[in-house]
Amino acid sequence: MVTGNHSLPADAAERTPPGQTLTQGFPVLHYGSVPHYKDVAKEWDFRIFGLVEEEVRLSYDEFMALPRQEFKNDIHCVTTWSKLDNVWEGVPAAAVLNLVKVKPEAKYVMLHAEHGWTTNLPLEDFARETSFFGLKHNGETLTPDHGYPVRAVVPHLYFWKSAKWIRGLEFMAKDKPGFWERNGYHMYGNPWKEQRYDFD
Ligand SMILES: Nc1nc2c(c(=O)[nH]1)N[C@H]1C(S)=C(S)[C@@H](COP(=O)(O)O)O[C@H]1N2
Ligand SMILES: [Mo]
Repeated sequence: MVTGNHSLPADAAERTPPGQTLTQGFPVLHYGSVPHYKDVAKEWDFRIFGLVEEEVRLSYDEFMALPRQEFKNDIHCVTTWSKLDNVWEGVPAAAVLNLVKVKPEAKYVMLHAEHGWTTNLPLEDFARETSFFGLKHNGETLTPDHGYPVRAVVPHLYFWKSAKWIRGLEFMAKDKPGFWERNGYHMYGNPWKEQRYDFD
């Protein structure tokens, strides 16, 4: 559903998945508390592990030195809000995937965030050109609420797959439910098919 608003793009309706309503704001949604860092360069690191030839640990400075590019996308939250035309600065998923030799049996990834929060998705979805590690949104460094210092962004799936405060990437042979998926959310979460909950 799209309610009348002249600041919307002409193709807003066809870009809005079924059952979604557009918002101009940027709602904050998560389980648990927002992490705050006193010295982010010392407290934050990024681990790549699971089915890889050799695990990699990136320091904050090493992660920040990875190549960045601009991304533009629409995001769709399972709680029915969508937000069009987000502009991000981020590290393409491929730039991180290329840092390891992934074993051939790896077919899924688990995104690991602060406080043990997780979400799962197929490796081929995470490896898409549209998936990335977001650092800035609409020109501003991510706020703590929206995932500072780094969040995943996988815009073709419902936004709960876009882990805020991401700290690691685990390669797996089989699909395994993450935090919301264990609590009834869909294992895949395609917004165009309304894969909201596991019984959908
Ligand atoms: N670490 C973490 N990431 C998370 C969540 C969470 O609870 N913890 N919630 C997800 C959900 S359900 C949504 S809709 C989006 C919301 O992102 P936003 O608060 O930036 O809008 O973050 C996702 N990423
Ligand atoms: Mo969500």
